[in-house]
Amino acid sequence: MASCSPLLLLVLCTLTVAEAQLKVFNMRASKLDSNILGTPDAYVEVFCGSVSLGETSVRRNNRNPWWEEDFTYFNTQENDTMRLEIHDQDIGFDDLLGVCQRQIKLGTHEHECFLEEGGSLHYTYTLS
Ligand SMILES: [Ca+2]
Repeated sequence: MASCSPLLLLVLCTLTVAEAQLKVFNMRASKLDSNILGTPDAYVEVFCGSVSLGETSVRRNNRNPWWEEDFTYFNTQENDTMRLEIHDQDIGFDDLLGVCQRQIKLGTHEHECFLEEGGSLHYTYTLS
């Protein structure tokens, strides 16, 4: 019977922790704040939990940028925390324009998040 237990454990784990797939897409920002350093050169870094899923390209000198990239993560589950960090690329170090964070739910959801440094970020995600 001992040889059966790993399989049993696998079945139990599969039943109790239903893994899901997260896809983040359709990211666009509006009315980003200009400062003394000029119009933002914005990009977004996407996280699920503590894992970085990557970052978008930089949209130079654009207060209303959009990004065509999407990000997919296969090893997640409902109620995990997704975080989008929007940065302004600068010489030296990049400024953080704002953070959007939420617990993910099954289905497709569209959100607008207001950024600390002004403006907002729209995004859509699907958890399936
Ligand atoms: Ca800049």
